[in-house]
Amino acid sequence: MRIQAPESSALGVEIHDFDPRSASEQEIAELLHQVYTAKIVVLKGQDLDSPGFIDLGRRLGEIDVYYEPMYHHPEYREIFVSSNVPADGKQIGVPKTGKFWHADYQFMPRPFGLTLIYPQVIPKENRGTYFIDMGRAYESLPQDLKDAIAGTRAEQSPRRYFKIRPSDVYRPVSELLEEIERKTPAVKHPTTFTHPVTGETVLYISEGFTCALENEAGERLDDSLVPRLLEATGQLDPECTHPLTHLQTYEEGDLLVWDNRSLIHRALHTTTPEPAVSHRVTVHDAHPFFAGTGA
Ligand code: 7UC
Ligand code: FE
Repeated sequence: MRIQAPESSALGVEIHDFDPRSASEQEIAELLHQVYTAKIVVLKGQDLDSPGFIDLGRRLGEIDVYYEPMYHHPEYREIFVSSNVPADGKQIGVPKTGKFWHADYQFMPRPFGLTLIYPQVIPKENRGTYFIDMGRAYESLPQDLKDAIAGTRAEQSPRRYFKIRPSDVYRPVSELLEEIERKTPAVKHPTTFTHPVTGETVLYISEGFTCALENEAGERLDDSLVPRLLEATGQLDPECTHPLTHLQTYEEGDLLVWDNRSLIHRALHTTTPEPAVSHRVTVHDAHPFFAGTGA
């Protein structure tokens, strides 16, 4: 395997000549080291079928199957499908997923450390993923904001971005809202945590999922705090041009592995009527998500 760092200070490295089917333990360990330090690894020139993609996930840890079956690949439930391409007139997976700032499974009690994305059909225009490194974002916060969030917790919920399923048509909205609260009640995670591998302080909030902050005594903090943090970290910029924002685009054969502790992301979906299909596998690595909390 050959590691190629970017020319600028942009996030990520490329790894060439890496074959997941024959990778040694040492190569897998090197891949993981690159994910934690560079945050995004682009494995170039990949040619895996779905079982091969799942096998790569298994080499990196324990696969977490997405909780909503609507997203599952029809043959391989380990694969989450983002697609606007029907097969035999049937919708496969879900179109236009993740079009808002978030970390995957941030609203779950036990989020996973690694996200793998393997684009299958890449439109020519406007398809990619925006990223913000929330370790760098934390560093850039003014001291008063760092002080205001020290020792606090953040409430995270998927309720605002939950996607209506075909089976929800004609259901009362109140019933659906109740179901979301029952199946995925809001969780409280530390607003900042120490990355278990790199030791960085990560600011763990997003525009998509973070609802409110509370102090150690469980008292709700001033409601202006979340929007101030979102603003300072570039998440309220509709054009995604904030200096902390990085746009990753895809070419055929790219397979991305990223650090889902450090990074938040937001999908850029094509506005043209072109087909777009992406497969995702998500993995719990060998480390607790939040150092010291056992989660
Ligand atoms: O449809 C979507 O945008 C999925 C999103 C609500 N969840 C992705 C995740 O893994 O947290
Ligand atoms: Fe996502």
